[in-house]
Amino acid sequence: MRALPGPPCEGFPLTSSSASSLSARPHALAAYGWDEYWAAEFAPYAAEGLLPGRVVRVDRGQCDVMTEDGVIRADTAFVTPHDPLRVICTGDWAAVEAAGNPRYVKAYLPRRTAFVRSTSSQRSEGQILAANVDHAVIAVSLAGEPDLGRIERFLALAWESGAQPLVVLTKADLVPDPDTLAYLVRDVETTAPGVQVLAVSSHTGEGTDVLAAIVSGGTSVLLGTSGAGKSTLANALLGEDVMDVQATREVDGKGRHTTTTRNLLALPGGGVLIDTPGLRGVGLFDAEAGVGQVFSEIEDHAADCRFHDCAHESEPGCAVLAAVADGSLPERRLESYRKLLRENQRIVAKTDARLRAELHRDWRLKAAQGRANYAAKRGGRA
Ligand SMILES: Nc1nc2c(ncn2[C@@H]2O[C@H](COP(=O)(O)OP(=O)(O)OP(=O)(O)O)[C@@H](O)[C@H]2O)c(=O)[nH]1
Ligand SMILES: [Mg+2]
Ligand SMILES: [Zn+2]
Repeated sequence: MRALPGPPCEGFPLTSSSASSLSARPHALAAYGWDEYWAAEFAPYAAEGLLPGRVVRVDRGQCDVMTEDGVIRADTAFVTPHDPLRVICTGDWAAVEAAGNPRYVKAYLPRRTAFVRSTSSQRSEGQILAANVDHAVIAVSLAGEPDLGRIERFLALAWESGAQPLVVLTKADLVPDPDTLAYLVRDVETTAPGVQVLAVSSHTGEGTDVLAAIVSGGTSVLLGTSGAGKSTLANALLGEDVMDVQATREVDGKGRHTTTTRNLLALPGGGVLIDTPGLRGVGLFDAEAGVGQVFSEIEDHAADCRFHDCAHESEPGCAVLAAVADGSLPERRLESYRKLLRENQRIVAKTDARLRAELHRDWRLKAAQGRANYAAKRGGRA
């Protein structure tokens, strides 16, 4: 099997001869998601005298790493390779030098999951937005009518990342009529099979307790357009004003971005939250499986088409077109599905084939292997 994207410093000498004295120690990092799995993965680096830590912020050649000794500012020269998907990212587990000025991050552990989009530049390159995320929280403001197409796009990337998506409709206080609110939630639910849709208000506190319970386990990332209310929600979940919020703004999604770096925060009720800068657009990046999951009801219908290779255009016996005809499948959904599949094919065709082959990982598969290896090792010791 091909190498999966992981620590880019293969040249760094590793020995596994010495005992991993650190593996029992770093419980100070438990609030940041450190567990036996990561301890086992980190053992060879611990043997080299490197410190484990979680990247809480990356900023121009440097990053802040939360270690058991507190936050260390470290240089990222060793973990900033040419391939943007291998650049160290908020949420990564880093191996940091124990001393030195500057201190260097020498490696990071293979990611369990990674949220990737393609950048809007002509060269379709992938960009990692967050690593090792369990819940991808897509924040959509109720200040305007929710853009269903954009939600579907975020969801495709979220499914593809290996994280469980969740849609949070923010600023619910701006929709005081309960019937209208229920209608909006249902409308978004039809675009998000298998995904929980939750209306919340950081101002009134509505729904935030349910969200707090969901994000109290694992690592969650807040994603969405600028002004969606991500940082306000982060502050509500933290119970204090950690993230800056612009007091007033006229239109969501426009103007200056308030948050400019991705920040990882430990929540008081457990769990870890990553707040991100608003995204104007999210391009798909090799996300065919993710698209399939967003439109799972279409793929269910397609199983009943007469022809195995039905394109759902005009074929006889097409169950997808029949569903559109009888009103059970909104035509908008089918059009959106086609549009995203086409866009994904374009990106895939443009991306370097070698790179894709290498990336044609499945982070979920990787995670499953990691856990299986770990379980086997543990079983061996027991
Ligand atoms: N009415 C209402 N306004 C809110 C709510 N949450 C946030 N806002 C307002 O929405 C604006 C944007 O909030 P932010 O939290 O900065 O949005 P953001 O998504 O973090 O924006 P970026 O950092 O630019 O990506 C601010 O003026 C907030 O006061 C809410 O629950 N209700
Ligand atoms: Mg913000
Ligand atoms: Zn068909």
